[in-house]
Amino acid sequence: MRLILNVFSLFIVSLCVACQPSEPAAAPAQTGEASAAQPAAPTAADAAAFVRDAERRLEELGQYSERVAWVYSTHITDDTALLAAKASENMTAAQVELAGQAAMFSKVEGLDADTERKLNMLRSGITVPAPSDPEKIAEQAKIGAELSGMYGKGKYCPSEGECLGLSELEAVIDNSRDPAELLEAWNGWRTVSPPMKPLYARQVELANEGAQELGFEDLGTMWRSGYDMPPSEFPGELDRLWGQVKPLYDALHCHVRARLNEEYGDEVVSSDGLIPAHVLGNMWAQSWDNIYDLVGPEESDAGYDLTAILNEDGFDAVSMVKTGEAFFTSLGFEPLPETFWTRSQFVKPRDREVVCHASAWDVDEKEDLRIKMCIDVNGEDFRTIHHELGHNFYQRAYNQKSYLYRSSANDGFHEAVGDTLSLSITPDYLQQIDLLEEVPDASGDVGLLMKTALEKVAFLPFGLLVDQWRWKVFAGEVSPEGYNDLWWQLRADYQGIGAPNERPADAFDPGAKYHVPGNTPYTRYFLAHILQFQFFKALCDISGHEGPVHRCSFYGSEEAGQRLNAMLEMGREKPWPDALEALTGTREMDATAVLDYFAPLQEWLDEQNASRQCGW
Ligand code: X8Z
Ligand code: ZN
Repeated sequence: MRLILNVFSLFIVSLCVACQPSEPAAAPAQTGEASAAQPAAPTAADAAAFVRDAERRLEELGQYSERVAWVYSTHITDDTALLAAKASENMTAAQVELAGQAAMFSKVEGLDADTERKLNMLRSGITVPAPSDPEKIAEQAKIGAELSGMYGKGKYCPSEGECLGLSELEAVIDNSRDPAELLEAWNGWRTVSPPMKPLYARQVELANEGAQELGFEDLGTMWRSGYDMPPSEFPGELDRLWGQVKPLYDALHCHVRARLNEEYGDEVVSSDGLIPAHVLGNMWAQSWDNIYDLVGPEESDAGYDLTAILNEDGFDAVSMVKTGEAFFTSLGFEPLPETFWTRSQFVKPRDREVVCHASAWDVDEKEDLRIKMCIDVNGEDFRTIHHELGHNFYQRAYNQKSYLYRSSANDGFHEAVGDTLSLSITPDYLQQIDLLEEVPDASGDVGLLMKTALEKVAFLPFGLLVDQWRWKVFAGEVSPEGYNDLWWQLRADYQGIGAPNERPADAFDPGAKYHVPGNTPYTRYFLAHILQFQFFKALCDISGHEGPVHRCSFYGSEEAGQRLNAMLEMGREKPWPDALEALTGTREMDATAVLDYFAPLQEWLDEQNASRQCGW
């Protein structure tokens, strides 16, 4: 199963009796006396047999559609789009049929715990459902493939014959300091998404209809039911975690805004309002580490530049991935299979359209692991490689489980594993693998922490708001005419970020973010940005690290590897608190580990901000 593109895949959710939705409309009647005209009421044994069959059928269909999806994402043409839509249609049809039947079987008395858990997963685990009408399933599948192709092929053409794709436009946003150039690249990429809007609106309509057939209020409720708790309680859990980290984010925002104001002047960045989205060094203003040189502490040098090191040492895409793999094998994990190296896409092909957004694949759900990336030799892609490999090693750890349990404890866990290893890319680690001669002393720590905070802390409100937007869209709280305003309202509320210029009437800025046309739920990344600090702290303790946690690397610790593996190999079999406990000893998601990690930076930021007017 692929991690990231969800057009075809199940997102697997877990059992929660309290979060059972109301009566599924698609469920056939199931009580009453057996008679010649009416089959006998199903038994617990029938339900268990149904689940076994469903797993077999989905596994077969899933492997086929994964292969088609791989070909589509790595060779986007009209033909492959059609094939991808067809495979997706078959998969969705089976999922919808099985979900309806699962709803029926879930009411049978005397079910064993596994069958009950799996029935619930079958019923609520379709990322983009459709109503059971075959025509609507086909329409939904076609829209899904079309949207993903529009993003993958998207180009901004400033003049006749001159077209720029996302990678080229990102290169400007990531590196330029010229506000006019930045603004053009920012607006340029957003010319790709307006045509997506009507398709997206129709997709929402169809998906909601599908969710309602299965007894959910809307698709948002269905998405929120994957967390071993009632879906109505999940937003409160997110608010609690956001409340823990918000003061740290606010302090970072205040400092970054002040520095950008100094750099660009009041005309571009005001000293007391929203930060315009084009000057933060990232196309979506989701992570800000590319502007470290503008906002980092003058007195505390981070001490090294990973991009420069990789280039000076002659790294290429494959050797970067090999280095990532070596981190995992140092913990005791088996090396990746030979086919990983021959079947993955590491660099952007020059001769065809592909979806460059990084993803990890497990095509046969056993050993056929792959990543699909367009790797450039820089620190950001080096970290993303670890992120993707985290998915692959998780996938392999649970590959002995039955089909529905081949997933992570909750979706945030899958996104957190590789990042946990990335947090271990410290100066000590780089010295250990001969990439850095001298480890900078502790006077550079605020710089190091700032660099990580620009990547991780800056991300937190963005990680939250993408699905806050989608949940409102799914709930019908906003019509397509209001999609874009709601997006900027949430950007302002959560991130303190604004559009750099007025948005055109047909703008559909959420569509310029991969996960919206790609239909990948996004709350997983918010959770992952909390969980990875919990995992990291636990693994550092297990490896015997002493001293400040941000200086820890658990590279080479087999004890850490064993504990990590103990969690990974559980897959989705148990509720996520069990998996969290297996690694960290706690059953709660908790941002204290984030706050502890960044405590020295928080102190420094508070000093810097003492005489500044913070907030927006
Ligand atoms: O999409 C991803 C990964 C693939 S699962 C590269 N990420 C989010 C994003 O790029 O928006 C990782 C961080 C957040
Ligand atoms: Zn990921």
